[in-house]
Amino acid sequence: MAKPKLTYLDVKGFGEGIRLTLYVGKIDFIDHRVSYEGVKELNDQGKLPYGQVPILEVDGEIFSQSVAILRWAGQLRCDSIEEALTDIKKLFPPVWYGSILGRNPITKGPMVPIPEPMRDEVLKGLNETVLPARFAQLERALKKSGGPYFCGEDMMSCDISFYVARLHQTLVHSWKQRSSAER
Ligand SMILES: N[C@@H](CCC(=O)N[C@@H](CS)C(=O)NCC(=O)O)C(=O)O
Repeated sequence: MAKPKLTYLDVKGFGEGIRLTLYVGKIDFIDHRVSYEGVKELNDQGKLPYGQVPILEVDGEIFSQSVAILRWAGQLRCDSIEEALTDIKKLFPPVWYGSILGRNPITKGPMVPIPEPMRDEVLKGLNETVLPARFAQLERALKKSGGPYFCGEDMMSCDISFYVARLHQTLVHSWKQRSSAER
């Protein structure tokens, strides 16, 4: 098998868990990092099946969807934790992009921008209610496993995904400080 090639942004976003899992698993791969402009170019070239990154190329075939790729890199036992984290991750893009529907898949502009006054309400709801409740569910699952990791004694991809989701939680806190150009 040729070296797998992971294409993703140079940020700790949805693709970060895959990168870390591949590094931790000592799997030799090409860590191809692109800009948002690069994402648009790949999309215009028809190389992104769902218009977004990460994508993984294995033996000439392109695969997308971060959790599917993570499963390939990690372990099926982690599925339920990964899916619970997917529910949490769905909450982040409107905050990152300042728009309800993220970036327009064709033009790449923001879709349905969130008006400034509503942003405080969204942040408060996320930080004070939704995220604490969601992470508490995962902490219960961790306790139930006997630890120190979600699947017991060995660190798996879901543990790394959990760490990355916590990083994203801190990004949500700094949302207000970021300019719209960065989103
Ligand atoms: N469900 C997809 C979502 C991928 C996604 O949201 N990718 C973002 C970066 S984290 C992206 O490509 N943003 C740029 C764009 O939409 O143009 C997955 O998990 O892979």
